[in-house]
Amino acid sequence: MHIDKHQITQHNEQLEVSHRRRFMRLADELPNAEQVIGRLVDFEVAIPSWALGTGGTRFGRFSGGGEPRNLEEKIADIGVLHALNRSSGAISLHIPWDIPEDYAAIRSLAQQNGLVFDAMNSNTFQDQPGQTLSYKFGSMQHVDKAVRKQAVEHNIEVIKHGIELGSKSLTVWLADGSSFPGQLNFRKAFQNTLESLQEVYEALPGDWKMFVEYKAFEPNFYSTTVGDWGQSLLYSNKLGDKAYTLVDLGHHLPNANIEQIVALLLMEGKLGGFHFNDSKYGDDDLTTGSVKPYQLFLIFNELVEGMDNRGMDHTNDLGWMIDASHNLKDPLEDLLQSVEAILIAYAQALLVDRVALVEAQAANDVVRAQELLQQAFRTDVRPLVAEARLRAGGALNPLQLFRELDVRGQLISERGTKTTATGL
Ligand code: LRH
Ligand code: MN
Ligand code: MN
Repeated sequence: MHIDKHQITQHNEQLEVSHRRRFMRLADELPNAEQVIGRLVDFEVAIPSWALGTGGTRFGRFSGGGEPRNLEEKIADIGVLHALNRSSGAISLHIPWDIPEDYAAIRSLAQQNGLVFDAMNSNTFQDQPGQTLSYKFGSMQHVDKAVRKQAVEHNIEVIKHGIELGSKSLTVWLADGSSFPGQLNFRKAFQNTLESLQEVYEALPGDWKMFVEYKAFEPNFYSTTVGDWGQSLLYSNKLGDKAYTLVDLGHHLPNANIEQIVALLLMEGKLGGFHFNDSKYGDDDLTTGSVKPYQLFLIFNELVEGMDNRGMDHTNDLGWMIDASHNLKDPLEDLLQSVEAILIAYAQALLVDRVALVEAQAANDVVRAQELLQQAFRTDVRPLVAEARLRAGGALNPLQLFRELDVRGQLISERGTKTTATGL
């Protein structure tokens, strides 16, 4: 399955007149439309290799057909997304769900699809066939040094795969923790984990980053050894300059103020990046922006404020990734929606009148501050996002074109109906 330029041009020609009308009206009202478009054109968010198949819940999995059966097909699927939206030119791999064998061939396939390799993810939360020791009671925290060593070696292996593919970062998410009081000595678990992470950190190439991803609960339900941003920040501060905290939006306790966490991590120079998704209850991994779009906007508002103040580069200084997948939608349509939601939130955040906001804050003018944020949030920026995509060579309406071209139908005829992509 491949989308070629003339299919995109044809689609854009059909929508161009009405798009131009809406775009001109909006651009006319905004002081910085061109600046916003420039930022959107440069923005990329990585697609997780594990989100391309229909996700499961622990109760069931309902395959939608045409799912990628190997890494090559996963790259092809992300190539389709990127051809449509020109904003998802990166793939994040999960080892051993993805097994890169012929590095040169994988690299060249990615290149043909305009993709680079974003963060590599390790997996010490499942036992793999043939594995010597079990992670049932944790991996890097384990009471048995031999289990910790096995987890460290796996992570070093992941780094090696990443080096071959041109990745520059490793994301470590640990399921380690306990489900019952008394099961674990918290301090020993922390210290064992720190020591193990230090060994992995030592193996990182000089230009790599390590992202320490936290999560409050699940699969453990009493304590998690990297359970919140405080613990993650402790680890990354102790590890060194190459270690950062990664914020997965679904990994917080209910009502956590994620935007405040983001602001403070940025202030400390320790924000590594994101796993974007949305949730109502827990780590639901729903489509980004589907439940709490205002929260997403507020997060981007802090990012724009904090990154601009620090002179950070919006494209390269953070790892932007999606971590969403579930069992109802076509996974590719779902990802197109997530990318769109991220771009919308980013564009809205770029519209906030920062000078006026600073003035309102200094004057304790709470009403004005809220008005300024909501003025930006309630602006329909979709024509700006579409214009950015048009200029970058993408489709004005990626989802519409995806359906018009019957991409899923073609994938099913290529790959069959009984496909199960590797992943959760
Ligand atoms: C854990 C998590 C982590 C994993 C992914 C599959 O809940 O968010 O990022 O690597 O899911
Ligand atoms: Mn995640
Ligand atoms: Mn998660």
